[in-house]
Amino acid sequence: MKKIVVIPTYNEKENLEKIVAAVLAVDAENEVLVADDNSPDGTGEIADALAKKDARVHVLHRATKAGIGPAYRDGFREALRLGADLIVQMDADFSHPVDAIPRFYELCEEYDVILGSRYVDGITVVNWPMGRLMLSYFGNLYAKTVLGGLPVEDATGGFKCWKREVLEALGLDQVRLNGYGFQIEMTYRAWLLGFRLKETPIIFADRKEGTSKMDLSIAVEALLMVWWLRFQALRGRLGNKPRPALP
Ligand SMILES: Nc1nc2c(ncn2[C@@H]2O[C@H](COP(=O)(O)OP(=O)(O)OP(=O)(O)O)[C@@H](O)[C@H]2O)c(=O)[nH]1
Ligand SMILES: [Mg+2]
Repeated sequence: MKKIVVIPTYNEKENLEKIVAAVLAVDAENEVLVADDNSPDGTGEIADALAKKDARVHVLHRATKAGIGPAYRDGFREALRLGADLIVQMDADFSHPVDAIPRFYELCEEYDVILGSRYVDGITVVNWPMGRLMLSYFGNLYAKTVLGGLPVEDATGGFKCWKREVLEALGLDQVRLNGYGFQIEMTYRAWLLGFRLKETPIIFADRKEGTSKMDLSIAVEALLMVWWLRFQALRGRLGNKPRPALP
């Protein structure tokens, strides 16, 4: 089994070396692909130095900052090209606990997509301001409802594991949304195509080092764009079979 953990980065110089070491330590078969958007703080050069020292580290340099959606789409294509069977996506900032990765792989024996979830075992978020937690929690309830009962409590989470076949079937070229919308779109497409999804609880911690790239416009975009996703699905435009029209 070839296992590649894709980590998008933009200005993560404080975190990169440590997160790569942690990912490599948690499973002897893990490889890492850093997808850097030409970070002004030199994260890309740090990634190159790590790759030079260790053949398990790969780097994808993208020309400009374009958000997490395009970085992941390119990163996933590169992971597939490198021959990955299992592809994990995670943030560089230690919000996602690396110890969950072996559990993701075990669950892949029975399921096709594993989602690290903040909302399946109560609310497992540490150190977030109440306002941000509310936005995330209620945003998820809203997305799930608009999307016709998408069976996932945490659709905006960014810590997941994909079987190769799923990423091949999804049609990465057709994935349109960015930010939280990207996370929702990927999971929604996988569900519409009939893949087996499984959420597993993770304890999500706010970043300690580096700076946030999240802002309110990313959240607002996602809130609006879930309607677009629903209508695309009704028209059979997400690789799925068209559903009967709304009553
Ligand atoms: N390649 C690339 N990576 C990005 C971009 N924006 C964010 N990232 C990375 O995506 C991951 C998630 O971004 P964060 O800034 O942590 O976003 P967040 O988790 O919603 O917010 P905070 O944890 O509060 O910072 C991190 O590893 C970022 O470095 C981008 O435009 N391009
Ligand atoms: Mg973060």
